[in-house]
Parts: sequence; structure tokens; C-alpha cells
Amino acid sequence: MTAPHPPIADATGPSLSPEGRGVRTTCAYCGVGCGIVATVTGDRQVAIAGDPEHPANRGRLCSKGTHLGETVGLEGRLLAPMIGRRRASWDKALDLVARRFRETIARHGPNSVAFYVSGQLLTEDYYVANKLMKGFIGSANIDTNSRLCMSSAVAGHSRAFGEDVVPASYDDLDAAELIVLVGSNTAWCHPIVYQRIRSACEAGAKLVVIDPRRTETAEEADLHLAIRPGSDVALMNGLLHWCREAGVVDAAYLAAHVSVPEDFWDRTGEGSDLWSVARTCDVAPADLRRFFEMFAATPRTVTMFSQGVNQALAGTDQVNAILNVHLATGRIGKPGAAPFSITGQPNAMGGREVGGLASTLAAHRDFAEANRAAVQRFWASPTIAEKPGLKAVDLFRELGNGRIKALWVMATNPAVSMPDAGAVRAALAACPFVVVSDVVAETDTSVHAQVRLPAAAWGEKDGTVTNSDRTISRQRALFPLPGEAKPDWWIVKEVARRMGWGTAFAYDRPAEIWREHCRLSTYAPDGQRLFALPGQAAKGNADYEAMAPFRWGGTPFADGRYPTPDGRARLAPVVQKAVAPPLKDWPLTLNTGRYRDQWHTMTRTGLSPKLARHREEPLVEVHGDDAAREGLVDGGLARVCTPQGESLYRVRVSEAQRPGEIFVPIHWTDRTASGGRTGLLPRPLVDPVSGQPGFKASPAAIAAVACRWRGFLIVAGEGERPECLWATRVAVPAGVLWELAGDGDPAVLEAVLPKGARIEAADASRGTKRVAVLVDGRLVAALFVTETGLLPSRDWLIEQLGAAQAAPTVLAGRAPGLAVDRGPIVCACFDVGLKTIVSAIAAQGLGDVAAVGAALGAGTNCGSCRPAIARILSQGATHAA
Ligand SMILES: Nc1nc2c(c(=O)[nH]1)N[C@H]1C(S)=C(S)[C@@H](COP(=O)(O)OP(=O)(O)OC[C@H]3O[C@@H](n4cnc5c(=O)[nH]c(N)nc54)[C@H](O)[C@@H]3O)O[C@H]1N2
Ligand SMILES: Nc1nc2c(c(=O)[nH]1)N[C@H]1C(S)=C(S)[C@@H](COP(=O)(O)OP(=O)(O)OC[C@H]3O[C@@H](n4cnc5c(=O)[nH]c(N)nc54)[C@H](O)[C@@H]3O)O[C@H]1N2
Ligand code: SF4
Ligand SMILES: [Mo]
Repeated sequence: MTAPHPPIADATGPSLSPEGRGVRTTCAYCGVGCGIVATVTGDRQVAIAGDPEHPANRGRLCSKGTHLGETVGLEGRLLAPMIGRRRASWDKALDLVARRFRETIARHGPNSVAFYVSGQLLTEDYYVANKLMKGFIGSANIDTNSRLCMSSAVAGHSRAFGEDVVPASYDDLDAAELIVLVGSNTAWCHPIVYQRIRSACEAGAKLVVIDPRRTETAEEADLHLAIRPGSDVALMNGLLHWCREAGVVDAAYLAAHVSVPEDFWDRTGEGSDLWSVARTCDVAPADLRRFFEMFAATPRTVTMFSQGVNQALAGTDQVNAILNVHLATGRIGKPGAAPFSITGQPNAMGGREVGGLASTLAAHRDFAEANRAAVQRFWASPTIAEKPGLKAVDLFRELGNGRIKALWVMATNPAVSMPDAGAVRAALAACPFVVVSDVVAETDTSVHAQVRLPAAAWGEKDGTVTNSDRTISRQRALFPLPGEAKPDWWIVKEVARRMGWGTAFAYDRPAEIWREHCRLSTYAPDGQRLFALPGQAAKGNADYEAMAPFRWGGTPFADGRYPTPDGRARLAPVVQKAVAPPLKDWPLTLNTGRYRDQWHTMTRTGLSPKLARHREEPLVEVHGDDAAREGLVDGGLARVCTPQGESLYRVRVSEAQRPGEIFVPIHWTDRTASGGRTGLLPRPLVDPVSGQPGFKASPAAIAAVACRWRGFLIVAGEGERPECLWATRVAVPAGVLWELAGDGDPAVLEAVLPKGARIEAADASRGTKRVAVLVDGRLVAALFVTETGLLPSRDWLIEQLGAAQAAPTVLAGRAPGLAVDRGPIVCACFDVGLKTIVSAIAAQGLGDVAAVGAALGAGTNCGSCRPAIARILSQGATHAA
């Protein structure tokens, strides 16, 4: 076997921080793509700081990036190849994968196998997987979780511009005078971009947020339009026609650079007057007019959008409705003026560049005959996929039908994240041969795998990623590969070699793959395509190692030329689809999305005690009217049902929700909870153009769930999930906290208590039971259950887990003297709780977010909690009034 890694000591120049100790790399999480300086401080220990020289973040990091160091331990990692439940050698596992794929293809043809990959692969990994499937296996059945994420933006860009190009950069935010966020909870999901938006606002820019929920992003906006879900086309068409009336449609720009279909203005004009739009979107006409006037008056406008736009059954039309407005007003290709699709995953863009979607070939090429011929020639491959392959939802449907007979999943967890995930699980279970490459030993997906392959994780892998604004940065290894883990590119090329294509996959290091990818990007140019990485193919290994971040494509469309045959962009005559009235049995609209401090299926953020504190449990957020009608109480449990499935959530009554609409997070899995299984709920319906699922609006119902008792278990180490109605895992220092509730006999919980000396107390009148388990005087578990009584704050008991000697008052759940209860953690960076903030505001008369920061530190590092602090301040003011 070849050594997959250049030794870390090779790192020189820009790969090292100025003082020469830290390694420059890129954050593991979101598409902002922040640069990090990582300093290894011990065995699997690393100090994380923002890279002041990275153009995406200039030194700042959000809560998730800041706490990356808490997620690099080896607990839960997959460290050896596994065949079934048994450990296998790499040779055996790779031979088996290659043989089963080869046999399946021989018997059933190339379209009987598939890869399902991820925007969390590096560009080099992605390139190799795409090459193997499209050029050598000869099928395009490789799709990616970006289908669930970006594909409507990809399709919208292609329709309007002729190529999937994001015509914006973060610098445009600094130059903008108006920033419009559509379907984007930027403060939580792209926090460092959000900090840049706040800075622009401090310098005078205005912020408008268009989101059915009043998110923390919306709370700080100059204007929030809480539109009816799925009414974005109506809103944008209304805006377009307002601009036309106001004379800000740029006729000269349209004449010179844009094709306008003959009936465009008539078709988009229907129902686009202010009153009709206000009715369709269910917003006050005065608010709508304010938005339209602001937009019409401000040439320097950036409209940034993400999943509220993309994840809809008319997602592509919604994207084009936004692009239409920018094209028609000529607000594109100029500083501070652009439509800006912001990407989710760290390498969603790199995946688009290599052609990782079933609907693209490679290097921003489609399946046109000339492109197929060029790519096949370049790869010198025996074959080339003829036509687009199966898109994610179709792919898993065909898996269920038995037409896909071998599947390889890399760096994604479809048993959790696909719509109708119950059917996806059944399909995975029924498929004769499932391979999963992952960094953790067990995921809801990998429990169905015949072969599990241990991949290198962040901090070990080495290659490039492209962020939302086309900036390509290096991710660099900090640690040696643990156990037998290998980089994804290495795993794929070893399978390719064993399938008989060793020469075409003879890579020894990511730099070689990078050079080939760059050569393909400039190979056989067609004079139109913008994506190209000229000059990069000449980078030697040392230059690649030292590569500094750079953005490809300059300022796209600055010259008014578009990558279409006639050089013109195209307006798309999109019209609002009727928003269906609620169904009798499914009266609510279910919206799904993210929490600030968790990443997707929590395989890494779930390890961090600090990140766990922001939102410990999966909540269903419900408007007060719906809660009252359905008999839901704040803090109680509720079952959310759709025709596809059901799951439990903790109820939060919230005025941030519109009546009739509920919101749940996507993060919890079988590993982490008995409830919060959001993937089971959405329908497997997709946008007809992009194939992206409509995750943001599913017909649903909700019902209160009574339980006899509530409680919690704090346990040292890992421990298994208690079997009861409600059990949610929360990472804490030195162990795990399980939040519990149940209906039956709480005695079942005894099964998960570790052995040791027990002390117990019970109060039959309240149905209360408290158990502490000690080993050599140290607390190893504490179980508190009650039917009608109160439960103590968990904080002090959690601290006891780490103590050499448990306090005598452990069954009281508090310290022998006065207990300090900080309340729920608001600032994850400095561990500042709600109660601490509220009392400091009262005691010291703190008036604004900056004052709270000066007094407590809260909000002064990543800034992610600044909206929350602002709300605490304003609520304090209303209470006082
Ligand atoms: N903390 C955190 N950050 C992340 C991630 C994470 O898991 N955790 N994941 C990353 C990834 S992969 C992605 S794709 C991004 C996603 O980033 P975002 O798109 O910002 O996040 P979401 O919470 O999915 O949804 C955004 C908003 O769309 C709104 N919305 C729903 N329906 C509509 C509608 O019809 N119209 C409009 N205008 N808005 C609507 C929702 O109410 C929600 O607030 O985040 C990235 N960043
Ligand atoms: N209902 C609903 N569903 C959604 C969404 C929604 O808003 N609502 N959002 C959708 C979106 S936008 C997205 S992006 C998806 C995300 O959904 P997923 O991609 O399923 O979620 P992750 O938890 O990020 O899964 C990544 C997996 O890869 C592993 N991993 C991490 N790094 C590596 C690596 O380097 N190599 C390998 N081989 N494995 C690695 C992790 O341990 C983890 O198991 O969810 C989608 N699903
Ligand atoms: S905004 Fe946060 S999660 Fe996203 S790349 Fe930057 S530090 Fe990482
Ligand atoms: Mo995403």
C-alpha cells in the first residue's frame, strides 16, 4: 500500500501561520469557508483560531468553528474496515467492494449500481468518485446530498446564465446598501457572513429578511416579511413589476445582454400588483410597499438566498424569480449588486465544479455529445455515461424497487437526511450490497451496510474546498491518520484499481488529482464556459502544499457576457403556483431546518458539550393559537405526524411561528434520541426541474403526548440509550446527559445504570426517585425521576461527574451551600448562561449588546449569540415597562 499522505512536516510558507507553529486550514462545517489556524497541542488536541488572512472570515469564527477542537477525539470513530460486524483487512474489504460492483455490473449493466456522495468530500475525493462512475463504470448514477441542498440554485443559474455560476462574492456584502435575505437563517447557518452583514448595516446598509419564521436573523432586520411559505415567486414577480413601474428596469442592459421571452412581462405580470401580492404572500401591503420602495431606490442590492428558496417543489422557479429581478434591473456583475446563492456544505461548490451531480458530467459540462467526447478523450476512458443518472430521490426509490443492486454511500447519512427516510431505511435494508465510507463507526445509514470503510476526518484529510463565493482553500492534515483510516480519494482509487483501471487511477497524493482536475477544466474549451482553473495544473507538490486561498472567475458577468450560445442571459417567465389550502387531516404546514450550534446529523458537533448547550433537545415550535387548539403545553411532548411517518418533539410555544405552521430541527438520529426523527416526515416530492425535495412545507398534524414521569440521567462515559418514550442525548464534560420522559414503569431505566455503590432516595407522594451510583467515591451516574415534583438544575450534577469525590449532597442535586444556577447557556464561547446575563443587566444597568459583552464577555467572540442577547435586553425592557 502506498503512503497516502505527504508528512505534515512538509508544510511550509502560507500553509503555516506567521509564527510558524499553527497550520492554516479551513473549517469543517459550512459554506462560508472560514480559514483557521490550528495549533496541535497534544495527542489529538488542537487549539483553534480564526485565520486573520483568510478572505472569507479575516480571523473570525462562529461557535461551531471555535469548538472544532472538542470534536477531534477518537471516541465513536470507525478505525478499521468492517465486513458485517467483523473487522477486515483493507485488502479484503476493497477486494470485496470491487468484486461485488464488477459482478453486479456484469450481470445487470452499469446502471444497476450507484454512488451517493456528499458536499463534505474534498474536491479531490469528489473528482475521483465522479471519474470512476461516469468514465469507467459508464453510468451517471452518482448523485450527492447537494441534490437536497443546492440543486435548485444550480438549475436556476443554468437556466438564466447558461452555466452554474454564482455571480457574487463576500466583498459585495461590504459594498451593498441593501441586503435582502430570502429563506436564509444566516445568523445561525452562516454566522460569519452574518457578521459581515451586520458590519455593513453598521455602516448604513439596510437589511430585509423574507422568512415565514421570525428567526434571530429576522429579529435584527430593518424589515421582516413573514410571507406564506411557498409564495416567493409571487413576491419577486410583484417586486419586478414594481421596479418596472418605478422606472428602474434597465432597458439598455436588457437590450444589450438579456433575452426576454416575448410574453415575459405579461406572464409574470399576472397577479403582480401590490394588493394581489400582499394577499398571496399574506403580508401587510404597507410592509410590502416599504420593501419594494427600498429595493427600487437602491441599486447596490445583494439578494442572498438559501434553503427557504431551494428546498421547495417550485425551488427552481423561486431561484429564477430572484435572478429575473437582478437581471432586469442590471444589478449583477457590479460591486455590491448581485443575486447570491449561499451554499451549505464546506465543499458544495467543489462538488458542482467536478460534476458530482447526476445531472452534470464534469467541470461544468453537461452531457452534450461534444462534451462527452471531450471528457472521454481526456480521461482516456473505455466508456462515458450517455445521459444524466438518477437524482437522489429517484435513486433511493430505485434502490427500494430493487433496480439498484449495489450502492456506495460516502460522507452522508441518507437514512436521516433524505425525505421519507423510513422508505430510504427500508430500501437500504433490502439492498443486497451497501458500502458506507464514514468517519464514525455507527450511523443510522451504516447500520445497513455490508461493508464499512473508515475515512479520514477533518484534521486528517488533505485537499481543497470551494466556498460560497468561489474561493478555493486548502484543508490540511493536522494529525496522522488514526487507526487504519484512509482518505476518501485513496479508498475510491483502490477500488478502481481492483476493478481493473489502475493506470487511470494511479494517484499517490491529492496534488496529482488537483492537477488533473485543473487540466480538465481548461481542456477543449468551448469559448463559453466560465469555470476554468488556468495555471493551476502547473502547480508542483510544494506549491499545492503552500496554496493560498484564491477565487476563480473574477467578477462574473462584469462585461455583460453570459455563457450561453448567444452570449445573453435569459429571463425565465416563472409564475406563482397556487398555494394549496390546508388538508382536513393535515391542517398544519411543517417547516424543517437547523439549529445554531448543531451540524446536520450531529456525528461531530454532537461530541461537544459546549455546542450542546444552545438547544439540548429537538423542539417543535408552535404558534400559541395552534398550541391552545391542540392542547399543547410549553415544555410538554407532542407527536408530529405526516402521511409518511411520525416522531416526538418537545413543545415550544413561540410567537415567531405563523399560525398553522410548525418548525422542527433536522439534527437528531437513532444514535442521539428517541424523538426528533425529522427525516421520516417530509414527502419524497421534488422540484420538477432540479429534483430537489420540498423539505420546507409538508402537510402535517400534531397531537399532545401525555407522559407519567419526567427525569434525567447523567452518566460517565458513553452509556447506552435508555428505553423509554423520550430519551435525548446531550454531550456533557466527562459523560452524557439523557433527558427522559415516559409512560410505563421508570424501573426500566435501572437497566442502563452502571455498577457501583448506590445511594437512593424516594418520595412516593410525588412519584420521585433519585439514585446516585458511586465508584471509589466518584459519581458515575445520577438518575432523577419524578411524576409531579420538580427536577434540579443539571449543571451542578454534571460538574460532580468530573469530581474526584462526589459531594455528600449529591441526591439533593445541589452543592452544600448556595448553588449558582447560570440557566440555559446563551454564549457558547464563554459559557455564559441566561440567568447570569439577566442578573448582570439588572444589577449593572447594562443597556446594549456591547455593554453585556464588556461586562461578561458574552457575544464578543464569534458573535453568534448577539441576536439572542439583543432579545434578552429588549424583553427586559418590555417587562420593566
Ligand atoms: N448551524 C448550522 N449551520 C449550517 C448547517 C447546519 O446543519 N447547522 N448546515 C449547512 C447547510 S448544508 C445548509 S444547506 C445551510 C442552510 O442554511 P439556511 O437555508 O439558512 O437554513 P434552514 O434552517 O434550512 O432554512 C432557512 C430558512 O428558510 C425558511 N423558509 C421556509 N420556507 C420558506 C419559504 O417558503 N420562503 C422563504 N423565503 N423562506 C422559507 C425557514 O423558516 C428557515 O428559517 O446551512 C449550513 N450551515
Ligand atoms: N427535513 C430536512 N432534511 C434535510 C434538510 C432540511 O433542511 N430538512 N437539509 C438537507 C441538506 S441541505 C443537507 S446538506 C443534508 C445533510 O445531510 P447529511 O449529509 O446526511 O448529514 P451529515 O450529518 O453532514 O452527514 C455526513 C456524514 O459524513 C460523515 N463524514 C464527515 N466527514 C467525512 C469525510 O471526510 N469522509 C467520509 N467518508 N465521511 C465523512 C459524517 O460522520 C456523517 O455521517 O440534509 C438534507 N436533509
Ligand atoms: S461560519 Fe462558522 S461553521 Fe461556517 S465556516 Fe465559518 S467558522 Fe465554520
Ligand atoms: Mo445543505
